[in-house]
Parts: sequence; structure tokens; C-alpha cells
Amino acid sequence: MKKEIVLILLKPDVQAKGLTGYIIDHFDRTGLELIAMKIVKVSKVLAEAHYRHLKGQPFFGEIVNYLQGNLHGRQKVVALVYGGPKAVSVCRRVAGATNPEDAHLKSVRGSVGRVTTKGVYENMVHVSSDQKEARREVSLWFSPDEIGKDIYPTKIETMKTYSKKVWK
Ligand code: DAT
Ligand code: MG
Repeated sequence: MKKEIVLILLKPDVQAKGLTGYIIDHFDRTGLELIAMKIVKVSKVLAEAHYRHLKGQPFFGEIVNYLQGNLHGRQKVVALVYGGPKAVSVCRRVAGATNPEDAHLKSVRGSVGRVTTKGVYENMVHVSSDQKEARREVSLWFSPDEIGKDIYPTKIETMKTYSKKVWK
């Protein structure tokens, strides 16, 4: 069976509620391969790029705010890449429906998500919707050398001037 790749994000309320391990456990128990994982501080630019296809929706500002952690005082997201047969549909089932009130009760969103009185879907996880989106999202959140295997084509770029933060 053809293997798929999926990007999962644990949104900042997952850490604020102490549910990081609980939620990763749900995805891990699927038997899919955990390919990469890291913690990311989410800039506005990154959050807007992630949700760029939803620009123009009335809730765009709120979901960018939510992903950045501005609603929960934790400016961090856990990003994971899983791979395996039917990874997208398997992980979307684990996550549950977009609106936590519609999500089945044993799903992540159905069990620990909520809709705020302001109407924000605090649905705790992002899961890629298809293989095209997964590639765009994984490329946005991870560099090739953060992923142990070549899941997408890479190239070598030689920089003339290059500076980066290193340990003192
Ligand atoms: P999903 O995250 O299930 O793939 P999506 O990609 O359509 O859903 O939307 C991205 C996020 O935007 C979603 O996680 C929650 C928010 N959202 C979507 N539809 C919404 C709505 N009608 N009202 C409020 N927030 C919404
Ligand atoms: Mg989506």
C-alpha cells in the first residue's frame, strides 16, 4: 500500500493543559512511523503562511492568534511528521471533526477540545488534509536536515554569505 506523509501540530493549548504526552500517544498508537518531531516558536509570518488558504475567512485572525499561542500564553507548538499507509485519513480520524462539538467523543478534539464562547474552535491539533498539503506544510515547518530520511526531493545550495546563531 502507498505510504503517505502527514504533518501534525499540537497547538499551544495542548501544552498549557498538560496534554502533550496524552495526545502524542493517540497518534503513536496508530502504528504509523514517527519520522520527525520538534518544538517551534510560532511567528505571525509562519502562522499566516500555514493557514494561507484560509486568508479572507472571518476566523482567520483568530486561528493565527491561536496557533501563535496568544490565547494561552504559550508561544510554542509541537510539530510531528508521521508516515505510513493512509496516514492522512488515519490521523484525521484520531483528531476528529474540525468543530470539537461535532467530533466523536473518543477523538482528540471530541474528548479534550472545546469551542469558546467567542466561537474559536480550540481543536488542539492540526492534521494535513492531503498529500499536496502535507508536502507544503512539512516543507514550511521542517528543514530537510531535521528529518532523518529524504521524504521529498532535496538539493544542495551553497551560500556565499551565511550567518546563523551558534552556542557561545
Ligand atoms: P481542519 O483543521 O479540520 O483541517 P480547516 O483546515 O478547514 O480544518 O480549518 C483550519 C482551522 O480553522 C480549523 O482547525 C479551525 C478553524 N475553523 C475552520 N472552520 C471554522 C469555522 N467555521 N469557525 C471557526 N473556526 C473554523
Ligand atoms: Mg485543514
